Amino acid sequence: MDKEPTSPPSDEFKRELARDLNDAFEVTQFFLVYQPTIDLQTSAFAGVEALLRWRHPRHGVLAPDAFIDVLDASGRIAEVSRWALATACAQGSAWHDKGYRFAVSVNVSSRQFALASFVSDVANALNESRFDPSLLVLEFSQSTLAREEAKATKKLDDLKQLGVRISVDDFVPGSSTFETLDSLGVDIVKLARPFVADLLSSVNSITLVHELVRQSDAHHVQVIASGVEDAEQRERLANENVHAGQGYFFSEPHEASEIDRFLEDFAIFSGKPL
Ligand code: G
Ligand code: G
Ligand code: MN
Repeated sequence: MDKEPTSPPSDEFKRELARDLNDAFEVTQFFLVYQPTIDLQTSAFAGVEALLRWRHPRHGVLAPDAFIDVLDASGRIAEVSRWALATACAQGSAWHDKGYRFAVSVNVSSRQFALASFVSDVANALNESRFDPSLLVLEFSQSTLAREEAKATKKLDDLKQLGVRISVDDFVPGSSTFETLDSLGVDIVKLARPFVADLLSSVNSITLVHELVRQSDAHHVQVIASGVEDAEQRERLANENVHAGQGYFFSEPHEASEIDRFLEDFAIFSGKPL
C-alpha cells in the first residue's frame, strides 16, 4: 500500500481536496482497509477495524486525517458514512458466509453521529447485508460521546436496541468513570496508541491498565490495545489481562482480499477454528 502522509494537511492542500471531492464520489475513489484485532489470551483472530481511504488521482492513497475535515465541511459526510457502514457490513457478512465469524468495527465522527439519519443508516446497513448486529462495533471518540450528552444517550440507546456494540476510541485510563461508561452503554474501550507506547517505560501506566482491566471485567467491558508495535508490548498487555490487541506487530490495515489470505495463513498458524 502507498505510504500514508503523517503531517497535518495545509490549508492550501485542504482547498485542493475540497475541489477534488466531487470526482472522488463519481469514480468511487473511496475504499476501506481492514486492520486485524487479535485476542491476547488465545491469539485467535478477534475482528477487524474498517479504515477509510481515498485513492486520490494525484496524491496517492490518503488516510482520513488528511481529508476528514474537508469531508465534514462538504455536506457529503452522510453519503460517505452510509457507504462505509454498508460496505463494512457487506464485507463482514461475506466473511461470515465463508465461515469466519468476527467483529467489524467502524469509526464514527461527531458529524456522522449528529446526522438525524444515523441510527436508521445503521439499521439499513444491517438489514441489507444481513450482518449479525452483535458483530458490528461502532467506534466513537470520547469527545463525540460527551457532546450533547442527553442526545447522545438517546441515540446510543437506539443503537443498542439494534444489537450493535459501542466502543470508545483513543481511551486513556482514568479519564472516564465506569459510571459514565455504563450509562452510555459502552461495551469496549480502546487504549490510545500513545498510552500503549508509554506502557513499558511508565509504572504509572501499568497501574492504570491494571485497575482498568479489573474494573472492566466487573462491568463486562472489553479492553483492546491499539498501536501494539512489538512483542514486549504484547507480552506486557497480555500479562495485564488486556483482552485484545491491534497494531503493526500483528498486521497493518489491508484490503479485504489480503485479509482473506491473512485468515488462511492464520488458521494454519494458530491451528484453531476461527
Ligand atoms: O488508518 P488511519 O490513518 O486511517 O486513521 C486515521 C483516523 O481516521 C483514525 O483516528 C480513525 O478513527 C479515523 N477513521 C478511519 N476510518 C474512518 C471512517 O471510516 N470514518 C471516520 N469518521 N473516521 C475514520
Ligand atoms: O484512532 P483510530 O484507532 O481509529 O486510528 C487508527 C489509526 O492507527 C490508523 O491510522 C492506523 O493506520 C493507525 N495504526 C494502526 N496500528 C498502528 C501501529 O501499530 N502503530 C502506529 N503508529 N499506527 C497504527
Ligand atoms: Mn478507531
